[in-house]
Amino acid sequence: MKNLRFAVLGTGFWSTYQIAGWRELDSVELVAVYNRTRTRAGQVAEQFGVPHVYDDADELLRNHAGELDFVDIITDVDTHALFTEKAAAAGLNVICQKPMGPNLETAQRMVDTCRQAGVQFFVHENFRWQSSIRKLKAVIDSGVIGEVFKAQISFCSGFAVFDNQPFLAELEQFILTDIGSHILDVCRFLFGEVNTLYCQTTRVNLRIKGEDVAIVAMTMQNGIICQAEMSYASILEKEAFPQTLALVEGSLGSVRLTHDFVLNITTRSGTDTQTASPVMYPWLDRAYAVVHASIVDCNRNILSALQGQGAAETTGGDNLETVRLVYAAYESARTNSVITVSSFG
Ligand code: 89Y
Repeated sequence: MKNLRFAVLGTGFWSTYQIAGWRELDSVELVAVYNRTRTRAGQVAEQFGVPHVYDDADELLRNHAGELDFVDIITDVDTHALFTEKAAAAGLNVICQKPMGPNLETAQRMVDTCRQAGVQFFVHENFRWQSSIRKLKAVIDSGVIGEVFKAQISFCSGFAVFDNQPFLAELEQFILTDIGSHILDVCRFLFGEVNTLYCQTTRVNLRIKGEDVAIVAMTMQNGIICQAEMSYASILEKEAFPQTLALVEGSLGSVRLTHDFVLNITTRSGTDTQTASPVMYPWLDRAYAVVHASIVDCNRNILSALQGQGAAETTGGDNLETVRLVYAAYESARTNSVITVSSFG
């Protein structure tokens, strides 16, 4: 397998898990890191033994583009397009964290820029790679619950999310971009593309700028009715963070993904219980276990595409459809109307 070399742009909170995730895989090597604050880049470089440190991304690309295969962009969303354009201009493949861009137009431009530059573009969208979500998909695809007609996908929490990621409190558009990007992508992964959607949002925590509660009701192109609900204002008897819970109903039964990665598969013969726990890598933060573990699977899928071993799931082109859902949901909430997704944007 070809050994691939890459640089990380942005060394904030998430980068240490992203880099640790890469180190679980063979034939990939981190050569250089950039951060606008050099001391922070230096700390991360020292932690992971990365030889080159920069606080100027142009200089990094000038010095290393020739030896690199891709960049992994882990900066704030507002600079995703800037760094994507710089990397594409240097002829490098791009991986970018979710959400891809700060609006649909910018995300579309990022996809176009990479296509025109002839470089591959991926979004690091990891929720669909969670062990429990993969298991849920496998149960649905097995046919045991028959033909799916209705689903509820839920991410409701009271976790102190702003402690580790204070910038989230500053976002004018919060939960649909942060968690909605993931949850709506999970809906696409499980049930296919969306025909129409209707969304309502509210803000409960007045110390943050954006909405922290959203409900998105969707009719999928295949007729499945799906409701996605998300909240960071939910004080519940059992805190679920960062687990996604689900109930999927079909003509022959149902599957409930509940706390602690338990799946209850019910038919008229009874309920079969299975568990799909994440791999507990030694470096992961246990408060984020299922999310951090899925970084490895998402990276593995993208790496194999970069090595010419098949297509990745979360290409920029694919993820553009998730971004479209996020902004269609905002538009629906703003106008209090049903949006036909294919004609949005
Ligand atoms: O930023 C979010 C993500 O991608 O996963 C969970 C999170 O860290 C907080 O909502």
